Amino acid sequence: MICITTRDIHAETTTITVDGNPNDWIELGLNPVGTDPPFNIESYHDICADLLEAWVYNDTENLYFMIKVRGGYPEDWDRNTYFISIDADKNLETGGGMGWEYIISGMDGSAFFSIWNQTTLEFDIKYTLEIAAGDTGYIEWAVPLNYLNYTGKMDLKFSTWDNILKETVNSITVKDICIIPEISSNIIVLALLGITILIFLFRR
Ligand SMILES: [Ca+2]
Ligand SMILES: [Ca+2]
Ligand SMILES: [Ca+2]
Repeated sequence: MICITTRDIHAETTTITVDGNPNDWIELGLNPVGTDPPFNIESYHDICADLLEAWVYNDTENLYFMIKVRGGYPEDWDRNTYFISIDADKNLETGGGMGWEYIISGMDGSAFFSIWNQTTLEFDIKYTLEIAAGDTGYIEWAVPLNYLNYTGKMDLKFSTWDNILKETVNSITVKDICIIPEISSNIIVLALLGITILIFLFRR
């Protein structure tokens, strides 16, 4: 099971800057949660359809995603949409597509958060998201945790989509991602201090 937690990190709020630079992830000691081989695309596909790495992380505010593709922004950027599909209840029978409750998309500097609508049987675009791509092929997203309703563990599929041919090119599936929003260490210290004061007052 892959668990992502800020338990050991004394961050007050946000820990990742959405700027297309992976150094913040590396400084946190994180690694990709999944990889895909390089050069496994057809010659007619755009170079940036070649998915290489999938990353995911959360802090108290956001769920973050990062992918690495071959090529860099802006020279090799062309005709792809990048998707992260979320099965938030690990149930293939609920949601759309392969059981997805949410779809995060990114294309040409715009990103959207879509929610499955059980009445219309379509994904409704609900929010725009923060996204940034870097010149070394990294693309980052931030999704506020309160956009999501999850049961604890989620299955994710990261994929690259050819907008012209309308087909998935590469994908990485990651199972059992769990979000653990942590209370900051300062709040814990304050709570312990409060309890100590109360005990002291009641003993008098
Ligand atoms: Ca960054
Ligand atoms: Ca690939
Ligand atoms: Ca589902």
